[in-house]
Amino acid sequence: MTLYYFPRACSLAPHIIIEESGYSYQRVLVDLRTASNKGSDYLSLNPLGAIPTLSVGNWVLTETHSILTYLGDTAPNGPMLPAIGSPDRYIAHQWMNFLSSSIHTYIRSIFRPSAYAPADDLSAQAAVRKTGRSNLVRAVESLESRLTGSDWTLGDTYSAVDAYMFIMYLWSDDDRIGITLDRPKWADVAKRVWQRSAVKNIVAVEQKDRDFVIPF
Ligand SMILES: N[C@@H](CCC(=O)N[C@@H](CS)C(=O)NCC(=O)O)C(=O)O
Repeated sequence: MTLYYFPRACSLAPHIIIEESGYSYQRVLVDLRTASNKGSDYLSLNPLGAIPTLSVGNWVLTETHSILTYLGDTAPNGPMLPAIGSPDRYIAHQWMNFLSSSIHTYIRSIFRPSAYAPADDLSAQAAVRKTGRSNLVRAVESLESRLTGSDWTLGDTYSAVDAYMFIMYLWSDDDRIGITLDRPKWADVAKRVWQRSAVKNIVAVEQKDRDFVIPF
């Protein structure tokens, strides 16, 4: 099993969960700074040129949400997602889809407005950033109102969702966000994730190739 990742990217969530899963695996850094993700080797694996990608033998899985679902369901150390049929299972998908389709995309529009507006149109890019910030404020209000204040996102049990919450929290703390976000319950979950030894190990691995700060 091989995980393709870049430090402090959304791939940090599956990187944490694969480490905690008990799977034996390899990691391959795909350097977004040198556009390795656009090279033919990587594109043959993931035609979108995005990370993360998980390869399992000759089988390939992309998208953070689906990779977390696979790892969470099949982890040799025991499942890190609720069982099929339990209400929490679908709440877990609700969270992962929300992080992927809302929080991630709003933050991307702030970090990289050129993904949404022509790179040479600075006023269009400023407008994308502005809309991204107002979308993000609303999304964080919703996220915060749905967290219950329990130890973990789904309640009393740590799950793959928490690792995803962790990396999105790190992004939400980036200076480029440029606004103050009120999210004490989200911060508590992220701090608790950071206390896990596997998380500290994986962050240390990633920091060897790209320096980044953990704000706790
Ligand atoms: N929908 C994908 C998005 C993946 C994604 O945007 N990955 C970013 C890093 S966090 C990336 O590979 N960016 C490089 C690029 O798109 O060129 C997911 O949730 O996994």
